[in-house]
Amino acid sequence: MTELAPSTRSRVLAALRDQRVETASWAFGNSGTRFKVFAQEGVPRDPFEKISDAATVHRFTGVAPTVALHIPWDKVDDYAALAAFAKERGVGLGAINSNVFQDDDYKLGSVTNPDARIRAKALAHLVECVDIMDATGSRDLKLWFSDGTNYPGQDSIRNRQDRLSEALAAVYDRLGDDQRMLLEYKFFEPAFYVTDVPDWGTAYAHCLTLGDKAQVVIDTGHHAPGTNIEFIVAILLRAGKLGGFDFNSRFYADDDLMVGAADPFQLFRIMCEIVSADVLKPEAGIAFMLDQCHNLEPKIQAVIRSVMNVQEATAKALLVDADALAAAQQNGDVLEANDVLMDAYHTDVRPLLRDLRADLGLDSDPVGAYKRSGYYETVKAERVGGNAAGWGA
Ligand code: PSV
Ligand code: MN
Repeated sequence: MTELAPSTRSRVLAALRDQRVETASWAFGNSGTRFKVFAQEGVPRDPFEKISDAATVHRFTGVAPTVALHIPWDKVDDYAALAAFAKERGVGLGAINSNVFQDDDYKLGSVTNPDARIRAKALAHLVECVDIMDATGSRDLKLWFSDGTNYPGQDSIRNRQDRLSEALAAVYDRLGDDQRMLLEYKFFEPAFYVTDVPDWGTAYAHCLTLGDKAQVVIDTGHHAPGTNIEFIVAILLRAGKLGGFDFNSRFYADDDLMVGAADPFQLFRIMCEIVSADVLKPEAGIAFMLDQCHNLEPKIQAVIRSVMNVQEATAKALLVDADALAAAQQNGDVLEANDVLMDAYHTDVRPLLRDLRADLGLDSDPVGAYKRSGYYETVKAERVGGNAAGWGA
């Protein structure tokens, strides 16, 4: 890396020191495809053990101090006890993810189901998630609906939107002053013809009607190939409606691979929008969450790698020479403007991140340090018997 100016270096290091990435409890459980789940050893058997794994990620990265929960996968009797357990291990509980997609009743939809009884059941679950947020102190309720139809004519597209908006309004009214709802969109799967919240525009329209406490969450895997995600980021930021990200990578559909693995350049471009709008800092209220599954690779290690991938993309985005870029843009110098961006992208930021970790009192090699720590061998020996957590448990 060419020598950075001291002022650039300290600015970038300060921003990276304050950066926060939220891990997902389900990333530590067994997962797979509809064809096969290959079980791994040492997998957590309950939410407490998932939190221990998340705390381990934070211990070696220093920037992942919260973990998101998924209800009912992480249902416990006493959420205050779960929060206290997390705190003891040096992490906090983050977003509460609702789940209205894994019950037989939801075959034709949850909050958009034509059957009022099923809609009421789904709404009761969403309200229960807000009750849980009260107990855990979580700020964000993440809503993703698998609702949709498979065949033209199966149900009225407009009526389903009415039912959706009715349910969202009821949940919105239940939110406390410091709580938000983050509405997630996904263009298909499991519904194949119409998905009721398929894109950012639909999510945005509902959030706009609801009010300030409703924002859109961008799951990077939930787009058609070639979608310009940084454009969506820019538009939502401009409207004050970007609540956060579910980071992951996709090659084909919603692959849930490690963020930054499939397309590190895309992640860089997304982080450039974040940095240029000055909303990287936690006070800006954008939640940078991981939503991934580690089907083949060792899970804790993969989550550590994912956090590092986000840090690398962010460091590169922070290195964009904003003045030079603005000047080139103003001058209409297409290639110079592109060069400024590519210069930052091509910078090897790994030495800088090693320095960051040294500043934070961490090992400069988080994955190596984790492997040497013996954590995995310990949990592998301890977590024998019981039911390994898995997608849906
Ligand atoms: C849906 O595909 C999704 O991205 C939502 O965020 C869910 O809650 C999550 O995946 C569960 O894996
Ligand atoms: Mn998601």
